[in-house]
Amino acid sequence: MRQPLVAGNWKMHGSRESVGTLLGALLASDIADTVEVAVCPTYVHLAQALELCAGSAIGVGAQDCSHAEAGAYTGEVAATMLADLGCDWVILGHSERRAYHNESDSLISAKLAAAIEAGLKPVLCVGETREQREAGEAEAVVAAQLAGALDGHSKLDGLVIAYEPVWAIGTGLTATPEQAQDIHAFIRAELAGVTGVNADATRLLYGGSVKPGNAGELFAQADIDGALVGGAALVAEDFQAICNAA
Ligand code: G2H
Repeated sequence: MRQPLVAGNWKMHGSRESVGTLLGALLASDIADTVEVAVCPTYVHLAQALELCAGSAIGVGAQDCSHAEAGAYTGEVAATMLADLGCDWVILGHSERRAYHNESDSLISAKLAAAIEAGLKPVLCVGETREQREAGEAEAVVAAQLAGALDGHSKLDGLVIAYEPVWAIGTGLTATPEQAQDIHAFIRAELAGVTGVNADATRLLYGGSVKPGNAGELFAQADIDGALVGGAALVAEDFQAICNAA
């Protein structure tokens, strides 16, 4: 059995005040202990989130890390620094980083290696654009992203994959449960061919406009093991409801 996981990707939102308020509400809320929960604030809010979540069941992660261990990389943060701070998780290869920062599969692969080496649990994001889906290329795109990021690694236990169709991110559009299930099943089949991955034990999250109103039907699908939640993760009662639907 795969334990459901719901992770909040807070993207570039928040202030010390709002982080305190949001985490205060989440920590006081009733979230079932059957679901694993994580929040991923900006780098500058990580220490505050870690302090507030210490001793609780809510894990904390970053939204990215550097591929490098240390050195002259202005503005970057090393995976070892995140681990040293106490982070559990790191999101890698989010489509916004692929689109706005030109992240390639080979760079994401190097970040994955750094994260694993540092002891962080990676959430690797994959997903196709609307044009690619309409051209019938969704599976080929996702397969290439998986191979590009995962090939050549030997220690991939605990890896989490988030399937986030780019056309459904922050748009209010959501893949139908059937569309999402089809590609999740495809991803699991692809993972079965990757050295170092136990495909049946790997948690596959869906991401893209997940809300309390659609979470239940997504989580009811056989190969959807939770969600990476953006906008709705910034509203405590919505995030709690999504967690409790998992
Ligand atoms: C997809 C998701 C979280 P949202 O990026 O990673 O964001 O739920 O706002 O579509």
